[in-house]
Amino acid sequence: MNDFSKIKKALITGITGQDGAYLAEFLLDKGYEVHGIKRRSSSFNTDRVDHLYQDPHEKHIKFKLHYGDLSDSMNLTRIIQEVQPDEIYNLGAMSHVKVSFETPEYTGNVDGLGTLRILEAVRLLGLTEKTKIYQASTSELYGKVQEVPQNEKTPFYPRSPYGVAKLYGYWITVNYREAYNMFACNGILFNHESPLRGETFVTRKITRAAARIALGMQNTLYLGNLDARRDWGHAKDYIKAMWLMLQQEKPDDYVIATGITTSVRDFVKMAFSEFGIRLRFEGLGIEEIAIIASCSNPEFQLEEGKCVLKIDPDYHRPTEVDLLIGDASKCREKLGWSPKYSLADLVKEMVLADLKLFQKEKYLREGGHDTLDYNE
Ligand code: NDP
Ligand code: GDR
Repeated sequence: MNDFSKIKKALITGITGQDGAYLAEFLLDKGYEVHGIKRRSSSFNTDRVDHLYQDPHEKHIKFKLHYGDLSDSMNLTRIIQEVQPDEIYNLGAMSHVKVSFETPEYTGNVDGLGTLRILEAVRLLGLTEKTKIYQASTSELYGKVQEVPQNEKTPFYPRSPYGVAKLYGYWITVNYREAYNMFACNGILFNHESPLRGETFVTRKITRAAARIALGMQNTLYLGNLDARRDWGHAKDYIKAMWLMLQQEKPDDYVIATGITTSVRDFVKMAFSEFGIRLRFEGLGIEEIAIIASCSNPEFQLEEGKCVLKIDPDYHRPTEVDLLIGDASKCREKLGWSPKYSLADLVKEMVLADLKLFQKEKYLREGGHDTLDYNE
C-alpha cells in the first residue's frame, strides 16, 4: 500500500516548454506527484506533455495541470495554496532573447516580477519551511564578455530585456533566501537543447532546415549572426541538475554548462554533415552564404554548388552576446553532476528526430494527405 501523505509534490511553471516536459517525466519517474501550470490558449499547447496526461477522474492522480499565468499573483497564490508543493520549479518565461526586444515590458513582468510573485506567495502562505524553490536563471546574465569561462563569481552584464528581467529574477531569489531564510536556488544554466527545443531557437531552426533541405522540402536557411558562440548541452542532462540543487542541505546558486563553446556556423556544419552534406562558406558579413561542396549520401538528390544558407539581418539583435562558455566546477564538486551527452550526440539526436518528422510529412503530402479534415 502506498502512503499518499508521504509522496513529494512538485509544482512546475512552464511545464509545457522543453525543460518542463523533461523535468515532469523525470520527477514522475522518481515517484513525485507533479503539478504544472499551463496557459490558456486558443489552440492545444500541451503537445510536449500529452503522453503524461492522466484522466482527472482517476482516484490517485500523479500528474495534474492547472490553468495559470506568471503575471497573475492571485492565480499563483491559489494554486500554491491548493497544491502545497514540497518543490517549485519556476521554469515559465518569455524565453526568446530576440523577441524580448519587441516585448520588453511583458518580458519584465513575466520573467522578472513573475519570480517575485512565486516567492512572495510562498512567504505569505507560510510555506517558507516546507517549499523549496528552483529559479531558472541563465547564462544570458553574463551578456557582454567580462571573463571566460564564466562561473558563479563572474560579474553580470545582461544585453537584452530578457537578460535584464532574469537578472531581477536572480537577485530577488537571492534576496528572499537571505531575508526570509527560504530554500531558494538559482540554476545559471547555459544553453541546452533537444528534439523538444522550440522551433525558433537557433539549433532547432538549423536541424529542421537541414532535414527539410536534404529532403527537398526547403531551399534556403536564413540566419543572423553566425559568429556567436554558445556552450550547448542536452536538456535531459540539465534538468537533473535542477533537481539535485533542491536535494542539498543548503540552498545555493550553481552554473550548469559543458565547458565547450561552438559557433553557430560550426553547428550548421555539424547538422548538415549528419546527412553527408559538406558545406562551404563564402563571403563576409551579411553577404556570407553557404553552398553545398559535396553530398556523399545518394539518398538525397542535392546539386553541388547550390546555395542553402543566407544571412537575414532581421535576425541580428540590437545588442548581442558574443561568447558563452561555462565553468561548472562547483556543480561537479558539490552536486556530483556532469553532462552525459556530447554536442555530437545532441546534434545527431536532433537531426534524426527532425528527419523522421519531415519524412512523415513528405510521405503524407506525396500521398495527397497534406490537408487533413479533422471534422471527418
Ligand atoms: P520554453 O520557451 O520551451 O518554455 C517556456 C515555458 O514558459 C512554456 O511552458 C511557456 O508556455 C511558459 N510561459 C511563457 N510565458 C508564460 C507566462 N506568462 N506564464 C506562465 N508560463 C509562461 O523554455 P525552456 O524550457 O527552454 O526554458 C525553461 C526556463 O529556463 C525558461 O525560464 C528559460 O528562460 C530558462 N532557461 C532556458 C535555457 C535553455 O537553453 N533552454 C537556458 C537558461 C535558462 P507556452 O507553452 O504556453 O508558451
Ligand atoms: P539564446 O538562444 O539567445 O542564446 O537564448 P538562440 O538559439 O535564440 O540564439 C543563439 C545564438 O544564435 C544566434 N543566431 C540566431 N538565433 C536565432 N534564434 N535565430 C536565428 O536565425 C539566428 N541566427 C543566429 C543568436 O544571435 C544567438 O547569438 C537561449 C534561450 O533558451 C534563453 O531562454 C536562455 O536563457 C539562453 O539560451 C541561455
